Amino acid sequence: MSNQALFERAMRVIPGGVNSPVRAFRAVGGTPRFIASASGAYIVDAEGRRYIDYIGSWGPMILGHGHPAVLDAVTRAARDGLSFGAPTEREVELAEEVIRLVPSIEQLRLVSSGTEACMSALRLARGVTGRSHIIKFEGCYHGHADALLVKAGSGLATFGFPTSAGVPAEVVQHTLVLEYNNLQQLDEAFATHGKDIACAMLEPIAGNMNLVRASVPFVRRLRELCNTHGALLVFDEVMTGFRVALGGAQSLYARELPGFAPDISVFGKVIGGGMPLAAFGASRTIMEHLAPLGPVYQAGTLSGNPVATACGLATLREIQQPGFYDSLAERTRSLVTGLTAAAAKAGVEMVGDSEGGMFGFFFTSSLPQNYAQVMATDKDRFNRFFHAMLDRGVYFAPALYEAGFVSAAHSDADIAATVQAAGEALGG
Ligand code: KE4
Repeated sequence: MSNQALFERAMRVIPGGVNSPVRAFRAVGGTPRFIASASGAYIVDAEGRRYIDYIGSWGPMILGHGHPAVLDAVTRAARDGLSFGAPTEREVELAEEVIRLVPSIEQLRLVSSGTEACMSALRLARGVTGRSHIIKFEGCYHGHADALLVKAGSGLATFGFPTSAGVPAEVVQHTLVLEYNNLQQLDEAFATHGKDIACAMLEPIAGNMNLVRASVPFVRRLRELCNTHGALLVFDEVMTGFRVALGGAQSLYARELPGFAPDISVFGKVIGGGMPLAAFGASRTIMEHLAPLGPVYQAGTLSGNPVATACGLATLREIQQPGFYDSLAERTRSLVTGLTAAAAKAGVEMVGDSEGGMFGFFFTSSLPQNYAQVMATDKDRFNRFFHAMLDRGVYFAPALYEAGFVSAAHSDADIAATVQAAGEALGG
């Protein structure tokens, strides 16, 4: 069945034909590709067409699709049982592994999605501090829990408005939405609301307004203000965790800011290796506020699922191979360098950036520092480029506000083929 026929059939039984909106290609137009199989750096659609995959399931597939060690671990785990609703040794092993790799964490709670992990981290921060206000930043996405589906309020340091129908204004009345990388707004928000702020939640290297880095001064100031006012700093590393570095984005900021650490960290994607698994962690003091020990309730039927933890553990073990991130980062950098060089040769303004296996590019003259600047980039040019590359067998994220991902399975030849296709797409 063709992609189009599948899409029409899907739309009869699934809203928009997809189970997550970005997959519907509405930002770029055209027909989404229904994926039949994947292997290594490649995905194959329902029409048998192969693409070099730079989405990687939106981050999890850092090893590439179908890594033998991962498949073997998942198969063995499945044979032992799909789900028990009881503790297992493997979820202890996974927690121990993450705690070993992320020094700021002493305890970890496993859940099934990044949304669930961010929602739980938010409730934990409010429970620990006894405060209601939270800060998030425009352009950052922390899943679709009600309190986090918020856009900036009308004025500086004013409370946000829902970005979705079905979210009552009361639910977001405590959410302040500030501009990413804006130190003045940080100072104003804490000066006005400091004693009532439970936490600030940040994507340290944002991947939901394409790739935008939080500046070191911004992260330093946010840490300082949280300390001064008794608020918790929550690093949403669902995308950056084990993607930009083995210790996540926080390990990169700790190099620039000695002793830096967030109070609560959220992980997803890579930690599950492509299966439904996410997590949040913090000091023991903070985590012991959670049920069954403490008053903050949080639960899940499939939390710590034995097959998902096998997938995550196998993935975490493979990414600790010597030189894994050096090689991945170098290949990702070469992709971005190649794309921007191809654009320059074609006389097209394009800038790009990468960290570890995560990258972004924009059709503009300088790297955006916040959401407004990202959304001011050339959307039409992006959409034309997206389709020209898709036609040439290269599968980028179908929206200019999404970051891209390279896996360990992407070869130098794949990068070269992508750059070649970009030269044709931009030159044409
Ligand atoms: P999930 O609930 O989709 O597992 O995770 C939510 C989430 C939380 N935090 C960050 C930083 C995230 O990037 C995400 C999810 N990312 C999107 C990609 N932009 C997932 C793709 C989708 O929504 O289909």
